[in-house]
Amino acid sequence: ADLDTFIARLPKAELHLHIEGSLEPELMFALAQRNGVTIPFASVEEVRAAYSFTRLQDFLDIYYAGADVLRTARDFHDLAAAYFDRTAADGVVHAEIMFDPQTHTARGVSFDTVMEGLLSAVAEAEAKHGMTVKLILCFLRHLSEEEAFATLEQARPWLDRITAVGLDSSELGHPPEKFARVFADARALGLRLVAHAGEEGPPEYVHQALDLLDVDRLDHGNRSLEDPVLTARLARTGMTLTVCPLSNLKLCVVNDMADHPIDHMLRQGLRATINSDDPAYFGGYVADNYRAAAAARGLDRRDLATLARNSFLGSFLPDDAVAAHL
Ligand code: ES4
Ligand code: ZN
Repeated sequence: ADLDTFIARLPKAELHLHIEGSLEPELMFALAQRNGVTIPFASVEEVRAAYSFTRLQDFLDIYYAGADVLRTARDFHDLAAAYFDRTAADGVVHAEIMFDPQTHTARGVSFDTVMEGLLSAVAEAEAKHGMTVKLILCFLRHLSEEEAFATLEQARPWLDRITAVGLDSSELGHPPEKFARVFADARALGLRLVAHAGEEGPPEYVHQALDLLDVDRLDHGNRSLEDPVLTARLARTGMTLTVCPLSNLKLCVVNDMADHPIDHMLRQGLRATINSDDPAYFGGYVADNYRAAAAARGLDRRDLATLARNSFLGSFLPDDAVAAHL
């Protein structure tokens, strides 16, 4: 088989996916119509044309605007069901998906509505595709510590169906230390911990995610490579990095895919994985990200198999389930 087929057939886990970032323009229009919501675009083409970003914040402004069409449990179900169908076709057999409850509760959509819709789609996908799914509740780091604590409180009735908490949104100016106490409480509640760090933020933010949040996994982590001591520490401790090549290109974390450090990460012994982040906004799902990275950096089948293996090793599946995927 050719490399594209090899990638599509390679069983993979996706560990870095914002479900709101899987909202395709076609579904955005359909939900706007169904809910009688006005969106600032006249056509699907106009939406896609607006997806040109020079930094993280440009993207976030459009991403939060798009999420406004999500109102009912059925909307969240349809959003997630579309993602599971699409990603199953890419050879994803396990997905750990992030959601941003504060984006919705701020608009009067209840935490419970979000959970009901997502969980019904999860149950359907597990039956239909034989995949496994875990949920990661993300706190928006541009909001306050107090608001994060309130969100954790709303999550309490659902904690047996939430695997981890994460930290996303505008990184610069909102270092991990702002959420150290929230993460300590989440840990005490039995949750696993992840955080975006070193996407736009400096290596110091990665240090904070490790030392002050005690994360189990790092989302992005690209800028760790600027600090050789930090890089060696990440390699030595087997920390998983959830790298997102097409996201990095679209948000100008790298200027060209030819400059992407994914192969350097592997050669330095980092447990790097490949993920799609916000596939509807960044131009591809997980197999597209493997293909783009492979083409730009000359990854061979062995590298691609290592990346897929890393995705299971870095997952929150129990050891026996990880072993069954290796
Ligand atoms: C995100 Cl790429 C990225 N970075 C930070 N926060 C996010 N939320 C959704 N996508
Ligand atoms: Zn992300």
